[in-house]
Amino acid sequence: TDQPMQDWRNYGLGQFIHWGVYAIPGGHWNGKYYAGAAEWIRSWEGMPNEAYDNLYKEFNPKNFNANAWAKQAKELGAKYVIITTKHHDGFCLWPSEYTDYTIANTPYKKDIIGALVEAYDKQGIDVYLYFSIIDWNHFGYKSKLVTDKDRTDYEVFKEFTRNQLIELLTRYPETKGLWFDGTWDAAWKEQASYVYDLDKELREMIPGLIIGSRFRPDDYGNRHFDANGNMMGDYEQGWERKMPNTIEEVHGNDWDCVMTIPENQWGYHSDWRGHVKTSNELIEMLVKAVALDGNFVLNFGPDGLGTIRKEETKLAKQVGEWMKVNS
Ligand code: JFZ
Repeated sequence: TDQPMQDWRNYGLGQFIHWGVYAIPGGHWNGKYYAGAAEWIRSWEGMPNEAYDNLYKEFNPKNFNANAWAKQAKELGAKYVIITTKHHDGFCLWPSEYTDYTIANTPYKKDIIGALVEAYDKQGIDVYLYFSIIDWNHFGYKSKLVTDKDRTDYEVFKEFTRNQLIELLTRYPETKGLWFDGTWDAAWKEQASYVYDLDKELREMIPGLIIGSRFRPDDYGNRHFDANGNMMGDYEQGWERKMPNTIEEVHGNDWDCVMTIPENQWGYHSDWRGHVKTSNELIEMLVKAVALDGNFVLNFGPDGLGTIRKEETKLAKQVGEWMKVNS
């Protein structure tokens, strides 16, 4: 029997957390507004890479309270949480021994992933780790393998990636699953066979570990099926800020939908523009996801001090009230 996936199917509602040093600039640099997703600000020409790569020296989230976050998630009615351990910028919220670019070298110093895993576990909320295959901070990471040197460097990066994943599952054996991101990256696609080996190795570390389809190389925004039409991964991870409308569209597969509250912001952006979803809209999406046999994952982007913004807190309360009555 596949008990972990049975549990997964019963979640319904999950919480996503995007948190990292991008929360410090909060979508601005030098007084200028960045219209892209706040967690992508390093890629903006309006902000020098060097400035971004030094932000961690200021990362000191004095308001961070893992237990308070977990309690809020419980009140929201979330049955699982997906936490960014490392986004595309490469900054690690755990004290990885494979790079210096981690929480250990910030003024805050303490292991944030460890604190969150413990707090959510205590609330009975299953923990999933988000991990980006893209790492702008590692010399070996290349989006394209053009020269022999690129290939050699990329071998180092693959080993680094493997070490970090093994490290995460070793440090946090409570982990229920992995939510990968960045596999649309062209270089990663070239390494498909390696990815499959890693998959087996990781599953052996935690029996029943759930791995979403995006672990497999894919085309950005496309769905993840092999040549025979079989889904790759334990569930389909392709629904990002969009939802299927009919059961036909999900082909009888398990799937999750990850959703932002504002239009395109995952990490903290101090200036949300455009439409901000209402609790009614979010509840409607949740109901639709569950009706179509999927899970709905609502994103939170805490600020640089570790505070969950009031708009998110309010919505969490409203959805939580509904969950209490109807779930
Ligand atoms: C990725 C990240 O780049 C983004 O910052 C955020 O973390 C989000 C959850 O994931 O963005 C994506 C990934 C996949 C698609 C679109 C945006 N997709 O498959 O359409």
